[in-house]
Amino acid sequence: MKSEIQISKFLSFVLRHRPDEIGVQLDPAGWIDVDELLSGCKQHDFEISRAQIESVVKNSDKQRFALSDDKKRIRANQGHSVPVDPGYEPATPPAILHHGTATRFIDSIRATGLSKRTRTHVHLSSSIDTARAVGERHGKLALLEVDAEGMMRDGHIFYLSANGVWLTESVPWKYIKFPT
Ligand code: HQG
Repeated sequence: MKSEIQISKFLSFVLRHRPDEIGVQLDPAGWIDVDELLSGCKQHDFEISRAQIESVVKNSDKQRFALSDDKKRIRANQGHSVPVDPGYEPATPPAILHHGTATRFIDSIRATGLSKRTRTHVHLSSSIDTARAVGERHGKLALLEVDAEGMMRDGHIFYLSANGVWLTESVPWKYIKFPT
């Protein structure tokens, strides 16, 4: 029996990065029919049930996924590397946002700012704890503070995903406070 963490990781992989890996396609807003997803999973040796998907969506600690109102479709709320447009609305962030990364990236970030790398946006958090956990996944933690207020003032656009992650195109180095 697969754990919810295993299923969540698999769904993140398929719905954010590699739908082709199980032979399915996302629509332009990132949605896929749950039935199609289930049959793709089954054909690729990862058989799960609709009830398991619904339970993972409900219990996801970061609310990573959304079901459509009729529960027929599912998508990831953020984190994509495939080019989808979930219809993020511009929003005003708190004055300071946080980004957790690894110390080995700092020289490069000092030189070029934060870039989106493989994803569609740079991911920022209003919570230091979340930023810390994200950074620790990459190695020795470096916590960066982003002057979101200054960026807004200078015309940068921020979006808030359905699960509360702040997204933007890039963060030039002058808005970043590095750890001393
Ligand atoms: C770094 C989690 C060198 C960046 C979280 C990061 C998030 C640079 C890494 C979501 C750089 C990319 C995303 C530059 C950025 N030079 N390194 N110029 N600019 N980087 O995984 O933000 O738990 O693509 O600092 O909650 O770590 O998966 O992004 O270390 O929302 O649901 O390049 O993942 O959500 O790494 O994480 P990632 P991220 P989940």
